[in-house]
Amino acid sequence: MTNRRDFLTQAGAMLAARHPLTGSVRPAMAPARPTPSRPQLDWQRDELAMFLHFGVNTFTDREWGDGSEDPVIFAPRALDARQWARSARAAGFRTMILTAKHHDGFCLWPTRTTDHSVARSTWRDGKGDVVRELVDACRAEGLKAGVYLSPWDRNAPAYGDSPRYNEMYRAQLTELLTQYGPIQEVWFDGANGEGPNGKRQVYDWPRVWQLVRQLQSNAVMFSDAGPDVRWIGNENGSAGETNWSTVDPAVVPYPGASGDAATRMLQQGDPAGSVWRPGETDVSIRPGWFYHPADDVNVKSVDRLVALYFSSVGRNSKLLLNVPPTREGLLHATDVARLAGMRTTLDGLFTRDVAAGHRMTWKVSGRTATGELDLGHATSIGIVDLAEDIMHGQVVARYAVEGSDGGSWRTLSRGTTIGYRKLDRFAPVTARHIRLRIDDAADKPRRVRLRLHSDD
Ligand code: FUL
Repeated sequence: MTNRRDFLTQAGAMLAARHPLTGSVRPAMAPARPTPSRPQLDWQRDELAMFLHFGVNTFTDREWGDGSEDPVIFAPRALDARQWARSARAAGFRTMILTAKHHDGFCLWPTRTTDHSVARSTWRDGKGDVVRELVDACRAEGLKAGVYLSPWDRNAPAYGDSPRYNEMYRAQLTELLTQYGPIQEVWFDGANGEGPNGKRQVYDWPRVWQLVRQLQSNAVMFSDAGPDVRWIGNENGSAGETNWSTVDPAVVPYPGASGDAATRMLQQGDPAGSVWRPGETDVSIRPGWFYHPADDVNVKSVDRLVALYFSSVGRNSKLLLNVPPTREGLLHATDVARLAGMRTTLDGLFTRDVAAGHRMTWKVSGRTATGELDLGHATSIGIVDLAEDIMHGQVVARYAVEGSDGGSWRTLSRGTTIGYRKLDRFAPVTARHIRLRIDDAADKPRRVRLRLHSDD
């Protein structure tokens, strides 16, 4: 068995072998490197989004419904989307993404496309609309809203009758993207099954993507295959330690594509990739995606949540943390307390940048560069926070951060990609002089932003 670290090292070596980063192998007239669109840039800078899995599964204690659930079971007694939004905002989240429809096909808004929706429940006398309450709460708290609309629908009779279901799916998307104001992110899961006719549904992704572009041009679309942001390849909160925001789209051409090459592409991206498609790291605060009372004792600890921030945002990704509402329709007090704890810890860690006010020199030589700064006196350092100016793309392929007190240089941290943000955390060391070495890059390296924190 290869452990994960070995796998990543091997995968990194394979990528490097396929796409050497030295100038000699690049064509003389290399095309400009990909850069993010404005919505992709905004999406990444938000760093934290909250995922909310909520629906009939919340009431059946299941993770996947089969579509036969009676809508009357959807009966949250105290649903309060403002409570979700307040908790999210207080913890530093910028977006909330709701499962408007999960695989069971139950719609959390009163859709015209099916009876299988909140309109058939007793919640708010069948006049409720969870999507509306979500977007209203987001607006009130200054958050952005997103929707998850499962393509796999285990309730729709048309599922498996491909053209007919594709029309229904597009009609559902149209409702969600025209009735609720700006939607920041549209989340497409890759699950794909057979319909009641025994046939496998064939999704029409090009038309789906085109529809979203047409209706919400500022929204980013998430799926394994983007087109704007990609799945990071696992659900345990860990982006590749090497993580390029560029990919080769041919390797993951549609949501649900599998295999080693696809997984590697999702986890690590590709330095020679032709499109900008940064990775989103989705993980749940609980063992499951939906709320289960038995999991109240298994909510991730504050330390675990902080570690997730480092292994996602701190690896050039974005963290989409799932916090599932309870049967009451509220975020559980334990989850809310953990989120607040995460925020307090992160704020504490990043309060004081000991490099602030100390100008770093910057010398470039081909595809390498060196930056140096003098902190003025021996200073304790436990976190290195690096950033490329991704408006101009991502190029750094290997770097090291070193410290000295006037004598020889000692390595504080080293890594491969940087991108939007790279966080390295280590047992605190004391140093006065700091050197950042870019040892390899896909193009001439621009000045890298360096922050330093003590981690005490
Ligand atoms: C998966 C789904 O099958 C899970 O239920 C969950 O929604 C997760 C985020 O995506 O593919």
